[in-house]
Amino acid sequence: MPIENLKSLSDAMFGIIGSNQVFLLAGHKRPDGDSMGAQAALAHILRDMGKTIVWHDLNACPPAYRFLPGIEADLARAKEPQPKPDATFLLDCSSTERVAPGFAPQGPTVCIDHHQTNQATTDVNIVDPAASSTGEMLYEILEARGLPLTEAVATCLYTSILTDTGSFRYSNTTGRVMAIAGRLIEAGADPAAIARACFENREPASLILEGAVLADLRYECAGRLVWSEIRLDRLAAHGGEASEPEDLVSKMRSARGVEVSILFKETPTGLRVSFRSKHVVDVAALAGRFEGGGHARAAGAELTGGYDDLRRQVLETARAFMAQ
Ligand SMILES: [Mn+2]
Repeated sequence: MPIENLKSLSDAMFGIIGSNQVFLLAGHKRPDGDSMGAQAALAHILRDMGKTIVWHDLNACPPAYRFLPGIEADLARAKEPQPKPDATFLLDCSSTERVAPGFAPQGPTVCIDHHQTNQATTDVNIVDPAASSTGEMLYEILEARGLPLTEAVATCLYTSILTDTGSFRYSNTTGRVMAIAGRLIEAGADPAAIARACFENREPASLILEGAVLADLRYECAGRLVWSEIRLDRLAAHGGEASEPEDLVSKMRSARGVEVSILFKETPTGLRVSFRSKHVVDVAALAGRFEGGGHARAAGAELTGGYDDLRRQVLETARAFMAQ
């Protein structure tokens, strides 16, 4: 792990753990496999140390990740009155503004994240843009600390790494990542069961929506840029939010010759846009033009205003990026 001061950061993190009892867990809004996996893993780690967990927004957990050990029980528990947290963990999240609404950090706050656009101003900020996932970072912290790797923690961390490496296909798939995945499997993570839960448990209507989005692909810039969109009426016609295909924008990048794919999702207040690039274009910088962020190959932004006007602005900026 390239974090030189990992030991002192980890000491500071465990200092906060040692001197507090109730921990608030938060990640970025619209959580993905890494965000959920890392939070669920940390929930087990803290509980195994006798601590209490309060999730900021567990109801936002997508159905695909409810198989993670402990999530269903915590969803049931979240309906009851919650104790007041006295410290906070922010995972896989580059700033407190990217957390779902209503987030109010309590007490000392620790951020563990791998986004290159991280701007967190927490008390302890552990950031490694070279890490494949927040799950990988948690593994390194556990190992350096000599903490046990339970089957539940291994399952959560494997899910983080599997999803954030695009099933071990992206450039963040290092030898170290594969070695860690091997250790997680030895500790009880079941790769086939986790892959089935993450990727083969979709809403049936979601595939029909995906077909409609793919039938509408528009290629530009001599086939190097491709984009499509999910308008609100189309989403409603195919089962609503629960059907929104996860990471369809990555599939859109798969055509030969495509460098950048863009998927626009209309929202009641404007749009969300997801960017992917295959090899060259830094889409985190592109998303940064719209106050978004992410990674060089995967980024996004959320904009407020008229849909058509926003879409036009984003496409114009993207075309200019392609010309650089
Ligand atoms: Mn991540």
